[in-house]
Amino acid sequence: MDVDTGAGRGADRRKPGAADRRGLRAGLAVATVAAITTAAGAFVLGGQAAAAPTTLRAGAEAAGRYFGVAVGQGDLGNGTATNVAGSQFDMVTPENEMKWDTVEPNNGQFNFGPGDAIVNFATSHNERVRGHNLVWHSQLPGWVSSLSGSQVKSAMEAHITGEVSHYKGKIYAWDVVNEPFNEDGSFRQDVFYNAFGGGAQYIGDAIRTAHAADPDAKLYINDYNIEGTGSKSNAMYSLAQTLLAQGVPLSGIGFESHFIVGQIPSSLQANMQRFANLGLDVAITELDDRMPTPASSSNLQQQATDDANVVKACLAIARCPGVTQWNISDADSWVPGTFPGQGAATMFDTNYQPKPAFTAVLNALNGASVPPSSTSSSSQGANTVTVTNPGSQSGTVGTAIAGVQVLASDSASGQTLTYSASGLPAGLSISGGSGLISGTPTTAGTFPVTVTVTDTTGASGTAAFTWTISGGGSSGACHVQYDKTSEWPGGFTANVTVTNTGTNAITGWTTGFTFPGDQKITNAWNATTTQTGQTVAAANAPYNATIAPGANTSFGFQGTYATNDTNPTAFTLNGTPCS
Ligand code: 9MR
Repeated sequence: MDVDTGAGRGADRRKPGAADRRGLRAGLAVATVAAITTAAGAFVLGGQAAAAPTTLRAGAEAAGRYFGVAVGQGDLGNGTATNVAGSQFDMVTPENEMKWDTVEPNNGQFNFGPGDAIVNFATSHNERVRGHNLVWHSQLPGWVSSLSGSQVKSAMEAHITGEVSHYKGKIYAWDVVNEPFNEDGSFRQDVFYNAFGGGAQYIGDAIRTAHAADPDAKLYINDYNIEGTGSKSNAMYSLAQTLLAQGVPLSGIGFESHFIVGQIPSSLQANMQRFANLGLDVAITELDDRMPTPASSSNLQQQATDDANVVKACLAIARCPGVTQWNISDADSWVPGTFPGQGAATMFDTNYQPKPAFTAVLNALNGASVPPSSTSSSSQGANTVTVTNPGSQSGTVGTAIAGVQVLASDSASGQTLTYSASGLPAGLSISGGSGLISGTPTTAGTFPVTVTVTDTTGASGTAAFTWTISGGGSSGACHVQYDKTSEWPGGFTANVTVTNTGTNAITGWTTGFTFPGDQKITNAWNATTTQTGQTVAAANAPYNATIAPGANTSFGFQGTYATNDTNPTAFTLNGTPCS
């Protein structure tokens, strides 16, 4: 298990002379990139054999993902580095150039030059940008820490608004809050935590402020040592649940993934999947895999297996949009400066040549044109954890559930099993130690639940079932308005407004209706739609789950039709008819 990424240690991890070495290597650029055609094989596309992609970005794009890289300003002057960064990747994270100490070194004085240079590099290579980061205890200029509590709040909001507005429309996703947790899962008691009187408070405020400045950017919380299950990951999971329940527009969780060779957590995929089950994106944001240097060939092979497994985990999760490697090559990596005697952590060596890990990752990406075979319900460690599926469950709003006991067993003796659940109906919770689910449901609806059971070695198993909660509460007190906003031969767009006409807040909703015609929804916004024949279920997005009494929320979609585009007239909310 990784113990510490060294985040926050030292201002610059590059060794003296690095720039000189880069200069010498610049002439190798063309030869290096030409050599990156090592992954052999073909895949079948539309019934014809096609050459497999030979770059990470092409492989990722064919699999509907991105492959990103951290680029620092120093890299931009190195032709070899920019050649690899510009050809192999399609997403860029500025390594340091968008951090607070660079962007706002003095109160109210913004400096966007270094960040702009990275954005320009990305744009000119047809690459997108992950913004990193807005609020972090590290690389924070001293003036912030000398402010009073209320001044910290205004300074944080002004910093976020200033930076996000400057880059509005240019950033795919922001790491709004970086590394908020201690290793034991408690919040870091930094200047932001102290100013707001709590972790969820400052994090929720930061995300809302970023959303106001750029409503189209995805908004993430990013941290390390949350890749596998454990206290820190559980703390992040609870935080995500809390923020979503409060209607905070959180889009995703960044799993940094600074790994040690041979120590990828076996629960990585299942752990990321449980966050995805909350309706969040899950991205690998800072992948590297370090080893003692000089690297042995067996460690390089192990790194190839490790990195390919990380990429396969992402490919197996529908809500994992991509993987980012931290630094371009072993020559640029932050690792040797922070962990003396260790390095060789990226997929390109110190001469920018592809390593075994590059080939393994490319092959993993190219295999993605066939459906992923692994699911989160299989065990990934040496042990097998078997979870007995309790089957479909039901309940009623306002009536306590006596208790549903999830049973699990382990192939090894002496293991302590830890239980967690995602997707539970609001009001219910699972005991981490015993697997007993209890509580009183507060909202009607149909909830897909996944229970994950993990043993001491990190091996895990899951059981997925549906929990239907009916009646009660205010969820029947609703009104749904369907407006066709445009129509053309064969196509249409519609806007649907859902109003809570009851007296209790609705937390989590699914609107149901049946098309009278032969409409087919092709894409939706502000809700996730599922269509079976003419029947449609539209479920809330993470940021509009809560509808206060008297309030409304809207979603929309585009669709096609052949002969009949008649509007639906009857609607349900969480299974109960609306007016
Ligand atoms: O790679 C970055 C290095 O150049 C900086 O000196 C360091 C300062 O804390 O930050 C490094 O990047 C970190 C990232 O911003 C957050 N996660 C951990 C990364 C590696 O430490």
